[in-house]
Amino acid sequence: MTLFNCMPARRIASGFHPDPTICERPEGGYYMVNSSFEYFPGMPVLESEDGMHWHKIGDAMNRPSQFPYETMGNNQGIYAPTLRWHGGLYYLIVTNVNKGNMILTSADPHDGWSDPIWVEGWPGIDPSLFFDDDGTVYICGNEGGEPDENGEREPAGIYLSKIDVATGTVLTKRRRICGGITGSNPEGPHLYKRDGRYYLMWAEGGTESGHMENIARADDPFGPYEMYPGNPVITNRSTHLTLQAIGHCDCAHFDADRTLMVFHGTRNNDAYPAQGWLGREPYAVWFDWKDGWPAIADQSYDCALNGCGESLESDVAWITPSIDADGRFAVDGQPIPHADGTLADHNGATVTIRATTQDFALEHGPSMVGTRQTDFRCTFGATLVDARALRSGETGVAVYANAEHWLEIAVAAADEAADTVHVEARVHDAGLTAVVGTADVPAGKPIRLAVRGDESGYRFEADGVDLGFAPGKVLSFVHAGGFTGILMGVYAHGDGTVVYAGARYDV
Ligand code: 6LW
Repeated sequence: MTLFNCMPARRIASGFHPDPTICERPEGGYYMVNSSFEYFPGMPVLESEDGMHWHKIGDAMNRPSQFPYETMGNNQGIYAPTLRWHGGLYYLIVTNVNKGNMILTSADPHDGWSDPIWVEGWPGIDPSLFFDDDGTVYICGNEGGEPDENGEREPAGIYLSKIDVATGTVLTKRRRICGGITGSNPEGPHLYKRDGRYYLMWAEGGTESGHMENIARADDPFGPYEMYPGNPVITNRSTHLTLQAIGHCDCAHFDADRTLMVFHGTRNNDAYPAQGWLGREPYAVWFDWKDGWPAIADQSYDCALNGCGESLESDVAWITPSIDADGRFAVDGQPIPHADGTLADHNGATVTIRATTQDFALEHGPSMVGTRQTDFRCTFGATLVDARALRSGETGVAVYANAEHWLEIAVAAADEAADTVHVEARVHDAGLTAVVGTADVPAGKPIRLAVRGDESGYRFEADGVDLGFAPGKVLSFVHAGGFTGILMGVYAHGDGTVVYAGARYDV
Protein backbone atom coordinates (compact mmCIF):
# COMPACT_ATOMS: atom_id res chain seq x y z
CA MET A 1 0.00 0.00 0.00
CA THR A 2 1.30 3.45 -0.78
CA LEU A 3 0.10 6.65 0.80
CA PHE A 4 0.29 8.79 -2.31
CA ASN A 5 0.70 8.33 -6.00
CA CYS A 6 4.15 8.12 -7.48
CA MET A 7 5.90 6.45 -10.35
CA PRO A 8 6.33 2.68 -10.25
CA ALA A 9 9.96 1.66 -10.55
CA ARG A 10 11.09 -1.55 -12.10
CA ARG A 11 13.44 -3.64 -10.02
CA ILE A 12 16.13 -5.00 -12.32
CA ALA A 13 17.93 -7.40 -9.97
CA SER A 14 16.89 -8.94 -6.66
CA GLY A 15 18.83 -9.28 -3.44
CA PHE A 16 21.65 -6.93 -2.61
CA HIS A 17 23.10 -5.38 -5.78
CA PRO A 18 23.89 -1.85 -4.56
CA ASP A 19 25.49 1.13 -6.28
CA PRO A 20 24.41 0.18 -9.82
CA THR A 21 26.54 1.42 -12.70
CA ILE A 22 25.57 0.95 -16.33
CA CYS A 23 27.01 1.60 -19.75
CA GLU A 24 25.89 1.19 -23.33
CA ARG A 25 27.44 -1.52 -25.45
CA PRO A 26 28.62 -0.28 -28.85
CA GLU A 27 26.53 -3.02 -30.49
CA GLY A 28 23.40 -2.02 -28.50
CA GLY A 29 22.17 -3.10 -25.10
CA TYR A 30 23.80 -2.50 -21.72
CA TYR A 31 25.96 -3.91 -18.99
CA MET A 32 25.50 -3.29 -15.27
CA VAL A 33 27.90 -3.90 -12.38
CA ASN A 34 27.23 -3.61 -8.61
CA SER A 35 29.14 -3.35 -5.34
CA SER A 36 29.87 -6.61 -3.53
CA PHE A 37 31.83 -5.61 -0.35
CA GLU A 38 33.42 -8.59 1.43
CA TYR A 39 31.80 -11.25 -0.74
CA PHE A 40 33.51 -13.28 -3.38
CA PRO A 41 33.19 -13.70 -6.31
CA GLY A 42 32.67 -9.94 -6.51
CA MET A 43 31.01 -7.32 -8.65
CA PRO A 44 28.15 -9.11 -10.42
CA VAL A 45 27.92 -8.28 -14.13
CA LEU A 46 24.46 -8.25 -15.73
CA GLU A 47 23.40 -7.51 -19.29
CA SER A 48 20.23 -6.22 -20.90
CA GLU A 49 18.89 -5.49 -24.36
CA ASP A 50 16.33 -2.88 -23.30
CA GLY A 51 17.59 -1.57 -19.94
CA MET A 52 14.58 -3.01 -18.13
CA HIS A 53 15.15 -6.78 -18.28
CA TRP A 54 18.51 -7.99 -17.06
CA HIS A 55 20.29 -11.27 -16.51
CA LYS A 56 23.57 -12.12 -14.92
CA ILE A 57 26.56 -13.13 -17.04
CA GLY A 58 29.21 -13.51 -14.33
CA ASP A 59 31.28 -11.66 -11.77
CA ALA A 60 33.98 -9.15 -12.69
CA MET A 61 36.17 -10.37 -9.83
CA ASN A 62 36.46 -14.12 -9.94
CA ARG A 63 40.14 -14.70 -9.11
CA PRO A 64 41.99 -14.03 -5.86
CA SER A 65 44.56 -11.88 -7.75
CA GLN A 66 41.80 -9.31 -8.24
CA PHE A 67 40.78 -9.29 -4.59
CA PRO A 68 43.29 -9.50 -1.75
CA TYR A 69 40.72 -10.70 0.77
CA GLU A 70 42.71 -12.30 3.60
CA THR A 71 41.61 -9.79 6.21
CA MET A 72 38.26 -8.75 4.82
CA GLY A 73 35.57 -7.85 7.37
CA ASN A 74 31.93 -6.82 6.96
CA ASN A 75 31.28 -3.82 4.74
CA GLN A 76 34.85 -3.72 3.62
CA GLY A 77 36.10 -4.65 0.16
CA ILE A 78 34.37 -3.46 -2.96
CA TYR A 79 32.50 -0.12 -3.02
CA ALA A 80 30.63 1.65 -5.80
CA PRO A 81 32.10 0.80 -9.20
CA THR A 82 31.73 2.84 -12.38
CA LEU A 83 31.55 1.06 -15.74
CA ARG A 84 32.40 2.85 -18.99
CA TRP A 85 33.24 1.84 -22.56
CA HIS A 86 35.87 3.69 -24.53
CA GLY A 87 37.91 2.88 -27.62
CA GLY A 88 37.14 -0.82 -27.67
CA LEU A 89 37.59 -1.47 -23.95
CA TYR A 90 35.31 -1.60 -20.95
CA TYR A 91 36.75 0.16 -17.90
CA LEU A 92 35.59 -0.70 -14.41
CA ILE A 93 36.93 1.66 -11.75
CA VAL A 94 36.15 0.79 -8.16
CA THR A 95 37.30 1.17 -4.56
CA ASN A 96 38.64 -1.75 -2.58
CA VAL A 97 38.51 0.01 0.80
CA ASN A 98 41.17 -2.33 2.16
CA LYS A 99 43.66 -1.34 -0.49
CA GLY A 100 42.75 1.59 -2.74
CA ASN A 101 41.13 2.50 -6.02
CA MET A 102 41.64 0.23 -8.99
CA ILE A 103 40.75 -0.13 -12.65
CA LEU A 104 39.87 -3.44 -14.31
CA THR A 105 39.51 -3.65 -18.08
CA SER A 106 37.79 -6.06 -20.42
CA ALA A 107 37.40 -6.28 -24.19
CA ASP A 108 34.31 -8.44 -23.62
CA PRO A 109 32.73 -8.76 -20.15
CA HIS A 110 31.59 -12.28 -21.11
CA ASP A 111 35.26 -13.26 -21.19
CA GLY A 112 36.31 -11.81 -17.84
CA TRP A 113 38.34 -8.89 -16.55
CA SER A 114 41.97 -7.94 -16.10
CA ASP A 115 43.92 -7.85 -12.87
CA PRO A 116 43.77 -4.44 -11.16
CA ILE A 117 45.67 -1.35 -12.24
CA TRP A 118 46.00 0.52 -8.92
CA VAL A 119 45.35 4.27 -8.98
CA GLU A 120 48.04 5.86 -6.82
CA GLY A 121 47.41 9.20 -5.15
CA TRP A 122 43.65 9.07 -5.35
CA PRO A 123 42.11 8.70 -1.87
CA GLY A 124 38.43 8.34 -1.14
CA ILE A 125 35.68 6.11 -2.46
CA ASP A 126 33.18 5.88 -5.33
CA PRO A 127 35.58 6.59 -8.19
CA SER A 128 34.19 7.38 -11.61
CA LEU A 129 35.75 7.89 -15.06
CA PHE A 130 34.70 10.34 -17.75
CA PHE A 131 36.14 10.16 -21.28
CA ASP A 132 35.89 13.59 -22.92
CA ASP A 133 35.66 14.07 -26.70
CA ASP A 134 39.15 15.63 -26.85
CA GLY A 135 40.77 12.52 -25.39
CA THR A 136 41.09 13.84 -21.83
CA VAL A 137 40.05 11.34 -19.18
CA TYR A 138 38.83 12.49 -15.77
CA ILE A 139 38.62 10.69 -12.44
CA CYS A 140 35.95 11.82 -10.04
CA GLY A 141 35.14 10.62 -6.51
CA ASN A 142 34.34 11.51 -2.91
CA GLU A 143 36.64 12.94 -0.30
CA GLY A 144 39.36 10.86 1.24
CA GLY A 145 38.22 9.37 4.52
CA GLU A 146 41.63 9.19 6.21
CA PRO A 147 43.25 12.29 7.75
CA ASP A 148 46.45 13.44 6.02
CA GLU A 149 49.85 13.77 7.74
CA ASN A 150 48.64 16.95 9.48
CA GLY A 151 45.56 15.21 10.82
CA GLU A 152 43.37 17.13 8.39
CA ARG A 153 40.55 15.50 6.50
CA GLU A 154 39.47 16.70 3.11
CA PRO A 155 36.15 18.51 3.32
CA ALA A 156 33.15 16.42 2.21
CA GLY A 157 32.54 16.81 -1.48
CA ILE A 158 33.17 15.62 -5.00
CA TYR A 159 36.75 15.77 -6.28
CA LEU A 160 38.09 15.73 -9.84
CA SER A 161 41.46 15.21 -11.57
CA LYS A 162 42.73 14.18 -14.97
CA ILE A 163 44.02 10.62 -15.18
CA ASP A 164 45.97 8.34 -17.50
CA VAL A 165 43.76 5.26 -17.47
CA ALA A 166 46.38 3.03 -19.06
CA THR A 167 48.70 3.38 -16.04
CA GLY A 168 46.36 4.66 -13.31
CA THR A 169 48.48 7.80 -12.95
CA VAL A 170 46.63 10.84 -11.62
CA LEU A 171 47.85 13.74 -13.77
CA THR A 172 46.55 16.84 -12.00
CA LYS A 173 45.94 18.00 -8.44
CA ARG A 174 42.61 16.97 -6.92
CA ARG A 175 40.09 19.76 -7.04
CA ARG A 176 36.86 19.90 -5.04
CA ILE A 177 34.19 20.67 -7.61
CA CYS A 178 31.02 20.27 -5.56
CA GLY A 179 29.96 20.24 -1.90
CA GLY A 180 26.43 18.98 -2.48
CA ILE A 181 23.21 20.74 -1.52
CA THR A 182 22.99 19.67 2.12
CA GLY A 183 26.61 18.89 2.96
CA SER A 184 25.57 15.42 4.11
CA ASN A 185 27.54 12.65 2.41
CA PRO A 186 27.85 13.83 -1.20
CA GLU A 187 29.00 10.62 -2.89
CA GLY A 188 28.74 8.30 -5.88
CA PRO A 189 29.48 11.04 -8.46
CA HIS A 190 29.27 10.54 -12.21
CA LEU A 191 30.26 13.07 -14.87
CA TYR A 192 28.52 13.22 -18.28
CA LYS A 193 28.31 15.53 -21.28
CA ARG A 194 25.23 16.76 -23.07
CA ASP A 195 24.92 19.50 -25.72
CA GLY A 196 28.50 20.62 -25.00
CA ARG A 197 27.89 21.01 -21.26
CA TYR A 198 29.20 18.89 -18.40
CA TYR A 199 26.75 17.38 -15.94
CA LEU A 200 27.59 16.06 -12.53
CA MET A 201 25.19 13.69 -10.77
CA TRP A 202 25.79 12.53 -7.21
CA ALA A 203 24.01 10.91 -4.29
CA GLU A 204 23.57 12.70 -0.99
CA GLY A 205 21.95 12.46 2.43
CA GLY A 206 23.52 9.13 3.40
CA THR A 207 22.51 5.80 1.96
CA GLU A 208 19.71 5.37 4.55
CA SER A 209 16.31 7.09 4.75
CA GLY A 210 17.66 10.52 3.72
CA HIS A 211 19.09 9.24 0.44
CA MET A 212 18.66 11.36 -2.70
CA GLU A 213 20.26 12.11 -6.06
CA ASN A 214 21.22 15.59 -7.31
CA ILE A 215 22.42 17.12 -10.55
CA ALA A 216 24.39 20.22 -11.57
CA ARG A 217 25.93 21.45 -14.83
CA ALA A 218 28.94 23.50 -15.94
CA ASP A 219 30.78 24.62 -19.05
CA ASP A 220 34.01 23.14 -17.74
CA PRO A 221 34.43 19.80 -15.89
CA PHE A 222 36.11 21.67 -13.01
CA GLY A 223 33.15 24.03 -12.72
CA PRO A 224 31.73 26.33 -11.54
CA TYR A 225 28.59 24.19 -11.35
CA GLU A 226 25.07 25.48 -11.59
CA MET A 227 22.72 23.47 -9.35
CA TYR A 228 19.47 22.14 -10.83
CA PRO A 229 16.75 24.18 -9.11
CA GLY A 230 14.56 21.05 -8.90
CA ASN A 231 17.07 19.02 -6.85
CA PRO A 232 16.87 16.35 -5.66
CA VAL A 233 16.23 14.51 -8.91
CA ILE A 234 14.90 11.54 -6.97
CA THR A 235 14.31 10.80 -3.29
CA ASN A 236 11.86 8.87 -1.10
CA ARG A 237 12.89 10.62 2.12
CA SER A 238 10.01 11.54 4.44
CA THR A 239 7.63 9.12 2.70
CA HIS A 240 6.09 5.87 3.86
CA LEU A 241 6.59 4.18 0.51
CA THR A 242 7.52 0.50 0.42
CA LEU A 243 10.68 1.45 -1.40
CA GLN A 244 13.07 3.55 0.69
CA ALA A 245 16.54 5.06 0.50
CA ILE A 246 16.58 5.64 -3.27
CA GLY A 247 19.61 7.23 -4.85
CA HIS A 248 23.07 6.44 -6.20
CA CYS A 249 22.15 6.82 -9.87
CA ASP A 250 23.98 6.17 -13.10
CA CYS A 251 22.76 6.88 -16.64
CA ALA A 252 23.08 5.67 -20.20
CA HIS A 253 22.09 7.74 -23.29
CA PHE A 254 22.77 10.86 -21.27
CA ASP A 255 22.93 12.99 -24.43
CA ALA A 256 19.77 11.56 -26.04
CA ASP A 257 16.13 12.64 -25.86
CA ARG A 258 15.45 9.81 -23.42
CA THR A 259 17.94 8.80 -20.78
CA LEU A 260 18.05 5.48 -18.96
CA MET A 261 18.69 5.89 -15.23
CA VAL A 262 19.41 3.19 -12.67
CA PHE A 263 19.41 3.70 -8.91
CA HIS A 264 19.20 1.58 -5.79
CA GLY A 265 16.70 1.41 -2.92
CA THR A 266 15.58 -0.85 -0.09
CA ARG A 267 12.27 -2.73 -0.01
CA ASN A 268 10.49 -2.48 3.34
CA ASN A 269 7.68 -4.53 4.86
CA ASP A 270 4.56 -2.77 6.12
CA ALA A 271 5.38 -2.99 9.82
CA TYR A 272 5.63 0.27 11.72
CA PRO A 273 8.38 1.38 11.80
CA ALA A 274 8.96 -0.30 8.45
CA GLN A 275 11.77 -2.80 8.14
CA GLY A 276 13.68 -4.29 5.26
CA TRP A 277 16.60 -6.68 5.17
CA LEU A 278 17.06 -7.62 1.53
CA GLY A 279 19.66 -4.88 1.06
CA ARG A 280 19.89 -2.21 -1.60
CA GLU A 281 18.50 -3.45 -4.92
CA PRO A 282 18.74 -1.75 -8.33
CA TYR A 283 15.85 -0.15 -10.23
CA ALA A 284 15.59 1.42 -13.69
CA VAL A 285 13.54 4.24 -15.22
CA TRP A 286 13.66 6.27 -18.43
CA PHE A 287 13.37 10.06 -18.28
CA ASP A 288 13.06 12.94 -20.78
CA TRP A 289 14.71 16.37 -20.79
CA LYS A 290 13.38 19.92 -20.66
CA ASP A 291 15.45 23.12 -20.86
CA GLY A 292 18.66 21.19 -20.34
CA TRP A 293 17.52 19.48 -17.13
CA PRO A 294 15.94 16.07 -16.47
CA ALA A 295 12.16 16.33 -16.80
CA ILE A 296 11.38 14.03 -13.87
CA ALA A 297 7.88 14.97 -12.80
CA ASP A 298 7.84 12.94 -9.62
CA GLN A 299 10.88 12.51 -7.41
CA SER A 300 9.40 9.47 -5.66
CA TYR A 301 9.32 5.92 -6.94
CA ASP A 302 7.78 2.83 -5.48
CA CYS A 303 7.47 -0.88 -6.09
CA ALA A 304 5.30 -3.64 -4.75
CA LEU A 305 6.73 -5.59 -1.86
CA ASN A 306 6.96 -8.87 -3.72
CA GLY A 307 6.49 -7.65 -7.26
CA CYS A 308 7.96 -5.21 -9.81
CA GLY A 309 10.60 -7.25 -11.44
CA GLU A 310 10.58 -10.99 -11.40
CA SER A 311 12.76 -12.68 -8.87
CA LEU A 312 15.98 -12.99 -10.73
CA GLU A 313 18.60 -15.62 -10.42
CA SER A 314 20.84 -15.20 -7.46
CA ASP A 315 24.41 -16.17 -7.30
CA VAL A 316 26.83 -17.88 -5.04
CA ALA A 317 28.85 -15.69 -2.77
CA TRP A 318 30.83 -16.61 0.26
CA ILE A 319 32.39 -15.12 3.27
CA THR A 320 36.12 -15.50 3.70
CA PRO A 321 37.39 -18.14 1.33
CA SER A 322 40.59 -20.03 2.39
CA ILE A 323 38.59 -23.20 2.17
CA ASP A 324 40.85 -25.77 0.66
CA ALA A 325 44.46 -25.81 -0.44
CA ASP A 326 43.54 -23.63 -3.41
CA GLY A 327 41.23 -21.44 -1.38
CA ARG A 328 38.13 -22.77 -3.11
CA PHE A 329 34.78 -24.27 -2.38
CA ALA A 330 33.34 -26.96 -4.54
CA VAL A 331 29.81 -27.00 -5.93
CA ASP A 332 28.78 -30.14 -7.80
CA GLY A 333 32.42 -31.08 -8.01
CA GLN A 334 33.25 -27.84 -9.83
CA PRO A 335 35.53 -25.45 -8.04
CA ILE A 336 34.03 -22.02 -7.91
CA PRO A 337 34.39 -19.15 -8.73
CA HIS A 338 33.32 -19.58 -12.28
CA ALA A 339 31.01 -17.44 -14.30
CA ASP A 340 27.91 -19.61 -14.03
CA GLY A 341 28.59 -21.05 -10.57
CA THR A 342 25.23 -20.18 -9.14
CA LEU A 343 23.10 -22.04 -6.67
CA ALA A 344 20.16 -21.04 -8.84
CA ASP A 345 21.75 -22.87 -11.76
CA HIS A 346 22.77 -25.65 -9.45
CA ASN A 347 19.56 -25.95 -7.51
CA GLY A 348 19.71 -29.29 -5.83
CA ALA A 349 23.50 -28.96 -5.73
CA THR A 350 25.99 -30.80 -3.63
CA VAL A 351 28.13 -28.35 -1.67
CA THR A 352 31.33 -29.43 0.04
CA ILE A 353 32.75 -27.19 2.76
CA ARG A 354 35.96 -27.58 4.65
CA ALA A 355 35.49 -26.03 8.07
CA THR A 356 37.90 -23.39 9.29
CA THR A 357 38.56 -22.32 12.86
CA GLN A 358 36.77 -19.01 12.34
CA ASP A 359 33.21 -18.68 13.52
CA PHE A 360 30.61 -16.02 12.75
CA ALA A 361 31.54 -13.84 15.68
CA LEU A 362 34.82 -13.06 13.98
CA GLU A 363 34.53 -10.47 11.28
CA HIS A 364 36.11 -12.80 8.76
CA GLY A 365 33.28 -15.26 9.22
CA PRO A 366 33.43 -19.03 8.85
CA SER A 367 33.47 -21.00 5.62
CA MET A 368 30.10 -20.30 4.10
CA VAL A 369 28.68 -20.66 0.65
CA GLY A 370 25.37 -19.05 -0.01
CA THR A 371 23.09 -17.10 -2.21
CA ARG A 372 21.61 -13.63 -1.93
CA GLN A 373 18.11 -13.63 -0.46
CA THR A 374 16.07 -12.21 -3.34
CA ASP A 375 12.59 -11.93 -1.81
CA PHE A 376 11.08 -11.81 1.65
CA ARG A 377 9.25 -15.04 0.84
CA CYS A 378 11.71 -17.78 0.12
CA THR A 379 13.06 -21.12 1.30
CA PHE A 380 16.64 -22.21 1.62
CA GLY A 381 17.21 -25.87 2.40
CA ALA A 382 20.07 -28.34 2.31
CA THR A 383 20.69 -31.88 3.55
CA LEU A 384 23.72 -32.47 5.75
CA VAL A 385 24.89 -35.87 4.54
CA ASP A 386 26.77 -36.94 7.68
CA ALA A 387 27.10 -34.67 10.73
CA ARG A 388 29.86 -36.92 12.11
CA ALA A 389 32.18 -35.75 9.33
CA LEU A 390 32.75 -32.71 11.53
CA ARG A 391 35.17 -33.60 14.33
CA SER A 392 34.67 -30.37 16.28
CA GLY A 393 32.70 -27.14 15.95
CA GLU A 394 29.40 -26.93 14.16
CA THR A 395 27.80 -26.71 10.75
CA GLY A 396 24.42 -25.72 9.43
CA VAL A 397 22.30 -23.24 7.54
CA ALA A 398 22.76 -19.53 8.19
CA VAL A 399 20.85 -16.36 7.36
CA TYR A 400 23.69 -13.88 7.49
CA ALA A 401 23.67 -10.08 7.63
CA ASN A 402 26.95 -9.42 9.42
CA ALA A 403 29.18 -10.57 12.27
CA GLU A 404 26.78 -9.12 14.86
CA HIS A 405 23.46 -10.06 13.29
CA TRP A 406 22.73 -13.49 11.91
CA LEU A 407 20.50 -16.53 12.37
CA GLU A 408 21.49 -20.15 12.14
CA ILE A 409 20.39 -23.74 12.44
CA ALA A 410 23.49 -25.23 13.98
CA VAL A 411 24.29 -28.93 14.01
CA ALA A 412 26.91 -29.74 16.65
CA ALA A 413 29.84 -32.00 15.84
CA ALA A 414 29.25 -35.50 17.19
CA ASP A 415 31.59 -38.41 17.71
CA GLU A 416 31.34 -41.68 15.85
CA ALA A 417 29.58 -43.47 18.72
CA ALA A 418 26.85 -40.85 19.21
CA ASP A 419 23.24 -41.97 18.63
CA THR A 420 21.91 -38.48 18.20
CA VAL A 421 23.08 -35.11 16.99
CA HIS A 422 22.09 -31.87 18.70
CA VAL A 423 20.52 -29.17 16.55
CA GLU A 424 19.79 -25.59 17.68
CA ALA A 425 18.10 -22.69 15.93
CA ARG A 426 19.57 -19.43 17.20
CA VAL A 427 19.31 -15.69 16.81
CA HIS A 428 22.42 -13.54 17.20
CA ASP A 429 21.63 -9.91 17.83
CA ALA A 430 24.43 -7.49 18.69
CA GLY A 431 26.15 -9.80 21.16
CA LEU A 432 23.02 -11.46 22.53
CA THR A 433 22.35 -15.05 21.53
CA ALA A 434 18.91 -16.61 21.90
CA VAL A 435 18.14 -20.26 21.26
CA VAL A 436 14.68 -20.41 19.72
CA GLY A 437 14.37 -24.18 19.32
CA THR A 438 16.29 -27.42 19.69
CA ALA A 439 16.03 -31.00 18.48
CA ASP A 440 18.06 -34.17 18.87
CA VAL A 441 17.99 -36.07 15.61
CA PRO A 442 19.38 -39.52 14.80
CA ALA A 443 23.11 -39.54 14.01
CA GLY A 444 24.50 -41.37 11.03
CA LYS A 445 21.80 -40.37 8.59
CA PRO A 446 21.25 -37.25 6.51
CA ILE A 447 19.62 -34.26 8.24
CA ARG A 448 17.42 -31.93 6.24
CA LEU A 449 17.73 -28.29 7.35
CA ALA A 450 15.49 -25.52 6.05
CA VAL A 451 14.79 -21.83 6.65
CA ARG A 452 11.58 -20.26 5.36
CA GLY A 453 11.42 -16.49 5.04
CA ASP A 454 8.48 -14.11 4.79
CA GLU A 455 7.79 -10.39 5.41
CA SER A 456 7.92 -10.91 9.17
CA GLY A 457 10.98 -13.12 9.55
CA TYR A 458 12.21 -16.69 9.35
CA ARG A 459 11.02 -20.11 10.46
CA PHE A 460 13.54 -22.90 11.08
CA GLU A 461 13.17 -26.62 10.50
CA ALA A 462 15.30 -29.76 10.97
CA ASP A 463 14.08 -33.08 9.57
CA GLY A 464 10.58 -31.64 9.40
CA VAL A 465 10.61 -30.59 13.08
CA ASP A 466 9.69 -26.94 13.63
CA LEU A 467 12.50 -25.18 15.50
CA GLY A 468 10.76 -21.86 15.95
CA PHE A 469 10.80 -18.39 14.48
CA ALA A 470 13.09 -15.34 14.44
CA PRO A 471 11.89 -11.83 13.58
CA GLY A 472 13.51 -10.40 10.48
CA LYS A 473 13.90 -7.01 12.13
CA VAL A 474 17.00 -8.37 13.87
CA LEU A 475 18.66 -8.36 10.44
CA SER A 476 17.03 -5.18 9.14
CA PHE A 477 18.90 -2.37 7.45
CA VAL A 478 17.90 0.04 10.22
CA HIS A 479 18.85 -2.32 13.05
CA ALA A 480 21.81 -4.32 11.71
CA GLY A 481 23.23 -1.49 9.60
CA GLY A 482 25.81 -2.05 6.94
CA PHE A 483 25.77 -1.93 3.18
CA THR A 484 24.82 -5.48 2.25
CA GLY A 485 21.66 -7.58 2.45
CA ILE A 486 21.14 -11.21 3.40
CA LEU A 487 23.13 -14.24 2.37
CA MET A 488 21.43 -17.62 2.90
CA GLY A 489 23.65 -20.65 2.79
CA VAL A 490 25.55 -23.44 4.47
CA TYR A 491 28.55 -23.01 6.73
CA ALA A 492 30.99 -24.98 8.84
CA HIS A 493 33.50 -24.05 11.48
CA GLY A 494 35.70 -26.32 13.49
CA ASP A 495 37.55 -29.28 12.09
CA GLY A 496 36.43 -31.47 9.20
CA THR A 497 34.86 -31.37 5.76
CA VAL A 498 31.08 -31.56 5.46
CA VAL A 499 28.92 -32.31 2.46
CA TYR A 500 25.45 -30.89 1.82
CA ALA A 501 23.24 -32.50 -0.79
CA GLY A 502 20.27 -30.91 -2.48
CA ALA A 503 21.18 -27.32 -1.49
CA ARG A 504 18.28 -25.37 -2.87
CA TYR A 505 16.96 -21.82 -2.84
CA ASP A 506 13.36 -21.16 -3.91
CA VAL A 507 11.17 -18.09 -3.98
C1 6LW B 1 28.89 3.81 -1.47
C2 6LW B 1 28.16 5.07 -1.47
C3 6LW B 1 26.84 4.59 -1.13
O1 6LW B 1 30.27 3.91 -1.46
O2 6LW B 1 26.98 3.59 -0.26
O3 6LW B 1 24.57 4.66 -1.39
C4 6LW B 1 28.34 3.25 -0.22
N1 6LW B 1 25.75 5.01 -1.65
O4 6LW B 1 28.18 5.78 -2.63
C5 6LW B 1 28.51 1.78 -0.13
O5 6LW B 1 27.70 1.14 -1.07
